[in-house]
Amino acid sequence: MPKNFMTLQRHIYEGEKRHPEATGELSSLLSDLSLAAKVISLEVNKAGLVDILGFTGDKNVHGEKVKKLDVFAHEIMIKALDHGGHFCVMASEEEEDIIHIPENHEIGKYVLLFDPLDGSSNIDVNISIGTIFSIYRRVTPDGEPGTLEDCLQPGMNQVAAGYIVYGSSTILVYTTGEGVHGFTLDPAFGEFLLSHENIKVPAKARIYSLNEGNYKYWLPGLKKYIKYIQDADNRGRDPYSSRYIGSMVADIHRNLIYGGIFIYPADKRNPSGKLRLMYECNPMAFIVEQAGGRAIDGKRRILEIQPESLHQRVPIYIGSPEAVDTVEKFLRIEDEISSLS
Ligand code: AHM
Ligand code: MG
Repeated sequence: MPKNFMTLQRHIYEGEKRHPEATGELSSLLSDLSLAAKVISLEVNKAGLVDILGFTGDKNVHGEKVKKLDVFAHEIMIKALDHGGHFCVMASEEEEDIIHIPENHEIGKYVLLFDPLDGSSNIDVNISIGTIFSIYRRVTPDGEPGTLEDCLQPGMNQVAAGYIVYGSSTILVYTTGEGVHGFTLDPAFGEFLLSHENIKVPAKARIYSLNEGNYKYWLPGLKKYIKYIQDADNRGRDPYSSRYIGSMVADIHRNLIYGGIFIYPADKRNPSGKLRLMYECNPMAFIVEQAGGRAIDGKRRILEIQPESLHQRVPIYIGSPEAVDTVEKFLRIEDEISSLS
């Protein structure tokens, strides 16, 4: 038997056992989530076969309507998770409003926010994409349907968060606030097996990831920071390598393992950046902080931002702690200079 034959289910269950007050509910809902991940993973792997197998137009061989993968993933998440009795309300990047638990289903005490398939521009070109999830305890009274108020909580209230990256293999990474653990899907068994125990992000970064095509819109502090990390100096500091996939999950996953900084900044065109606080930034910030990293919007810790709306965007600078400290200094100095002028 392989040394680390630890399934995701067993890992979650053993984590809960360390807390005598735990009800086992978190184990159960994470297990429902992993089922959704397996179904989405299977569909993502078939994506390139759509034309070959004759799934042309918008019908498949069964005469059923072919769904776009991101819509498919959104619907699978809801189907897998709305009937377990764990959640009182959900919200998805793919849907404008909150998603209610259907009548006649049990209403639970947790709240689920998710981005069903992030990195949409990479879906059709066989490049890694991912699912991101974020779980909170409800703040409104138990037994009632959940509300927007349950969803609009600061990220530091998360009780669990995770992502699934559909890459050269499918990997699920999660945290419940006790470290970050990664599981690789064994396609033969259909089980997620522990492959990355207690992930810690290297303190120093070797990689930077951002869309450099937006250079002309960047603010001066960011331009100077990027120039700084590209420059080799005489004190033995090598320039960083540039790696940008354009899928936040895959970019952050790589940086988590190798050490790096991922940036989607505020710029002259988009002062709030592009990425969504509730579905992308908060869960990734929780994971990266649990791995010993940092995540800021330029000035504030991402997890301390009080959300105002479901789909709000925030700039993000996330990754190895020393790299985030440095970019923060560059941005602060630039702010100070501009306040003097
Ligand atoms: P999406 O939610 O439409 O997929 O957009 C989010 C993605 C992130 O995964 C990625 O980091 C970013 O958009 C890339 O944006 P850009 O193409 O502007 O570099
Ligand atoms: Mg997204």
